[in-house]
Amino acid sequence: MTRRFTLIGATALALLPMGAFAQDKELVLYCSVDEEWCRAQSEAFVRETGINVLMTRKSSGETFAQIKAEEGQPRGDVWWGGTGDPHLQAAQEGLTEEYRSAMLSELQPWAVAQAETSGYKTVGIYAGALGFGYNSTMVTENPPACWNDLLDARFADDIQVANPNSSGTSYTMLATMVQLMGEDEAFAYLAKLHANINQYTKSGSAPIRAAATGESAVGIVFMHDAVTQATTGAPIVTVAPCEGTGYEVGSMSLIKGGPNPEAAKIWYDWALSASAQEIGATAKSFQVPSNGSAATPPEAPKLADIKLIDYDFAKYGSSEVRAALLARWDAEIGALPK
Ligand code: S7P
Repeated sequence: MTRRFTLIGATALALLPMGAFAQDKELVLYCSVDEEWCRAQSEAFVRETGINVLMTRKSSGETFAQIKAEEGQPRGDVWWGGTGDPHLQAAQEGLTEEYRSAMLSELQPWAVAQAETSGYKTVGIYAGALGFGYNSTMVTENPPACWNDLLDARFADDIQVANPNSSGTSYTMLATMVQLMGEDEAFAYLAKLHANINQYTKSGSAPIRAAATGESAVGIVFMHDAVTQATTGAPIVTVAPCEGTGYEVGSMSLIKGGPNPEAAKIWYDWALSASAQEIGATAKSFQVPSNGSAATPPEAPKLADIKLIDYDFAKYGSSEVRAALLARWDAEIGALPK
């Protein structure tokens, strides 16, 4: 299998002394946030430690599948970013290592809860709420405010969302609907919504990029991903659905048996620091950071103002429930004709 790593090397960058203490000179990073943030984060780590980063960016579900496929012969050291559910599944399936970072004491309770749920095999690094965004030059009347509004026939073939097998964003939507409505009602909703879906994308944030360019009227995404488009000047309005919505605890895990365990722990501790968590906003990623001393970007949707469900991370991040919901989605939604 060919792999497309981006090498972010120390040779072109100034080295600071911290790297001198690491034996590992390289780190293989599986990154599941937006590409721009993956690069900015990797470059900062190289600058601060002198450890080269081989970074590959993939969506959350895809990264989970890759780590599972590499079980016993792991190629990666750290899985950084992406929705928490597949990180919890990886923990349950023994694909990731327990690690109690000294930095845990600096984190918000929801980030520590994620660590506790997994037996310290993953940890929260940011949070963000699910919602949708619409293009205000395409939707000029009766703007959608609720999940139910997205079923309106005027949106036929004009909504995008990702495929929940590859995308953590879309799995968060699936699990959110099940928690809001009950499982059968959620699948009935998704089957109706299918009439309005023009494409199930691989990546979770692709639908809002399509809405930003006018390729599609509505994108179902994390609200912070809609804000990113709006801040770059696209005519995107961000919506927190009126019925309530789910949220993610974006997570980080050490891959069991990875080739560079020392560098992996250096990344892990560093990535939990306030200064490392403030890099996201510089790359136009507006999640809420998990380090209590990190500045929350002013652009970040205010979680306290959003009607959030009490998302059951332990249940919807378990192997049994995630696998069953994805299988049902494939059978009842993915298989529907277009
Ligand atoms: O873009 C940032 C973000 O929304 O991407 C992550 C997401 O899981 C990766 O995309 P996929 O939906 O394609 O898996 C989120 O964790 C993060 O907030």
